Amino acid sequence: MRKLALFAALTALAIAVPLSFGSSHREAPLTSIDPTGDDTDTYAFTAQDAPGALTIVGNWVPFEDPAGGPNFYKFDDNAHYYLNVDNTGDGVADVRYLFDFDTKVRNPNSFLYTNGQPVDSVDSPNQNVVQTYSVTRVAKGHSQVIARNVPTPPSNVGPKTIPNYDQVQAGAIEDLPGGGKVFAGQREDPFFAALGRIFDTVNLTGAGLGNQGGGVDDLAGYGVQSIVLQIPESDVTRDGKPVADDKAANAVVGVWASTERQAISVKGRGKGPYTQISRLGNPLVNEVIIPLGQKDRFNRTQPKDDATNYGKYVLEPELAAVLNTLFPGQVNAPEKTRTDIVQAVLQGVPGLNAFPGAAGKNATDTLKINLGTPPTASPQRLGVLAGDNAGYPNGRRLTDDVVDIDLQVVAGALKGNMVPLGDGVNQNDVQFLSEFPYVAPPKPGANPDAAFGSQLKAIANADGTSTPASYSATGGSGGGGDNGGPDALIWALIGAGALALAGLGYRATRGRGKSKGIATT
Ligand SMILES: [Ca+2]
Ligand SMILES: [Ca+2]
Ligand SMILES: [Ca+2]
Repeated sequence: MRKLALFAALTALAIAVPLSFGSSHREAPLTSIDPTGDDTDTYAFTAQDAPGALTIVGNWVPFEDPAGGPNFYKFDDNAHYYLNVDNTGDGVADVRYLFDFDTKVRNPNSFLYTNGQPVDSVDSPNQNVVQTYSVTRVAKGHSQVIARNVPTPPSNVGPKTIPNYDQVQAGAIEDLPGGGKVFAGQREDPFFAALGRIFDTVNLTGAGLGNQGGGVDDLAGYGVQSIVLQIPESDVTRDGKPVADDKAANAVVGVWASTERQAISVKGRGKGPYTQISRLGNPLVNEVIIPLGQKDRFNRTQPKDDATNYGKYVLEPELAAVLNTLFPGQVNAPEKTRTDIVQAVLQGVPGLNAFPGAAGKNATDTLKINLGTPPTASPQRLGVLAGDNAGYPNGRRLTDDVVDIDLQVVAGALKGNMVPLGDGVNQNDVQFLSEFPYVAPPKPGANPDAAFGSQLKAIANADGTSTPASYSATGGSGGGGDNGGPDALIWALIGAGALALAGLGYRATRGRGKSKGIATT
């Protein structure tokens, strides 16, 4: 039974691979020109410090450069942001949480983000731009506002404006009346991937074809707008009761995020009924599985219709054929009848995270999580593929390496074709928090540790120290310019070393891959 579950889980992973490359940053033509409506990642997990609760993280607005002033990042007042939960398995939301934002500018005659005085709390009168929000729970046709006028923290402008950002953002954590917590605001993007290489026609060779590190996290240092919601299980289960254990009939729920906008836009304002413009369940489904001509449609349609609308793209994922073409003789991914992927990603693994009974056959792109699965003390980044059943595709934790998981699943891991695919990036660039809201605070816009352009802020650790090593391989030549002296030499050496290591890693991995299969951990 355990083995069956693992196999199923692996299958799911395969599906997820094509989906999860960039997770869902700029994945469709329309959302790529509408960043505030673009959901980038969805996570659903049971937190170590919150058993008995479902924790959901929904992220929007990809590639926020923390230095992007004077109009820093926020949610769009004109959009409706949703976190959706299906507790019956039909792909129709049974419980929805609507997040509706409202921005006030205290002094419209100033261009500044503040009045020039430091901001020391989320309620500081020194802020010039303040965004608040309400949370509305919608279930069984009934809407109830469960929080209103909740403050978001300001964007992390820099230490002169906000000397103690941790303190300020902590004030934005709001307790909910029925139990649970909510937070909305800028965070460091928890998604990690060698995006540049992946979308350079899956140019994984420089990082080693395997999953042994050496890749560059191209999202490092960028921010996103996060909504983090933690609610008692009984708020989302089908019978309104807590989950007794992982065999309970109410244990599985499916989670996804979505964005809605009004149908007509006039001078920045909406008009008419709201319509869905984006949605996100499993990572990388729309990004990698759905073809370009269908991506905007995917964002408009509902999970309940996924099997009819998009089943064929999962059964014959383009990525499998692409991998076979790009890495001849090394991947050998099955290209047709990928029911393993359908089950793992869209149906859930029987005995693990599939809905009980006939509903377990429904193929819907929701992030299915068994709320009765206890969290793992030491999570494995490859989740179920590595024998850690509390990780992806049984929900998704912040630490799950969905890129590697998806690549390996698409390659056929659930069918026994173990190939050590990966992008060489194994974890986020900064540590996650052990307590709510779990996602790390954003990097500061004015960063005294950044050597050059704003994108290089990623080199600064959470503690403010500078560690440029992993970044010199990205482009190298930026070392000239205004930062001469010892730094330039160090950067050059680091760059040369990284390139040499990358080459060695590639050769070593190729050698291993030819002789035998893969190590998946
Ligand atoms: Ca339902
Ligand atoms: Ca990150
Ligand atoms: Ca990875």
